[in-house]
Amino acid sequence: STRIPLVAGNWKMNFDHLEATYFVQKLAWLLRDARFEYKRCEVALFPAFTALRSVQVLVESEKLNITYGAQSVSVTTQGAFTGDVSADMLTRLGCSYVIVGHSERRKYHPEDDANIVDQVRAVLAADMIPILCVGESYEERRQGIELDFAVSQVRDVTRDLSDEEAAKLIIAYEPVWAIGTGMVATPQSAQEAAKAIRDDLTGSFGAKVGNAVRILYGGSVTSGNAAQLIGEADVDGFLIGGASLDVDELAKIARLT
Ligand code: G2H
Repeated sequence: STRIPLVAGNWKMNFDHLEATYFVQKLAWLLRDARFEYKRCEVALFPAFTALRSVQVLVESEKLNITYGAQSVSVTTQGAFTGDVSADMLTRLGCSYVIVGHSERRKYHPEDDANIVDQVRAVLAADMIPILCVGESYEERRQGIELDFAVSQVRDVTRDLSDEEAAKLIIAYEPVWAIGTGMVATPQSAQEAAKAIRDDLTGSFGAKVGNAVRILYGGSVTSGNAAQLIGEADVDGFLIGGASLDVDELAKIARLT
């Protein structure tokens, strides 16, 4: 396919701005190192809000081949919303992406489908790309309805998007039982889910959109399982939590992707 693989490091609530600076400097050095034949994939980092400015300054001043984004966003544009950060504020920090609807946000914050739809719209309106997270819990997997579940999560959020908007999306398939547990999905089941999601997007928006959308796998990705997963036709990269906190490990995954 012509889709450029994406290795996305979701730092979650880790690393202050100084740790982030140190990490990015070392990552840039590792990715330039000839031993790492890094050329094919794109590497994106998702720091906490407090570290975004430091990452921006470093990436811009050193002209690093690294993109970045935020882990969530407000659905409103400005005003009396204490504690929120708007999409425009993120665009001005050079963010390319925003993670939307991560299972931890769905769990610890009141993020339902309606709110997630509004976040997707806010991100697109601010010229960034949403990385929409979906995935079944253990219960749905046990019942054997995991594919329908993930597909309908995507459908519920994308229902009212135009073809042009849908083509910009990135989907992260993250089975909840695989998140931070060390239990990674098999390459076959990651592929099965990615293909089911792509086929459904093709059904809703046409083949051009279905072919364009990058679908990532997330959940306990490491340098030990990345190569096999990326071998699958519809897996276009990774959303990586735990392993993205180790710079050598993240560089290794980038080399394999
Ligand atoms: C899923 C993933 C990153 P981890 O949350 O989004 O985390 O790689 O630690 O399972």
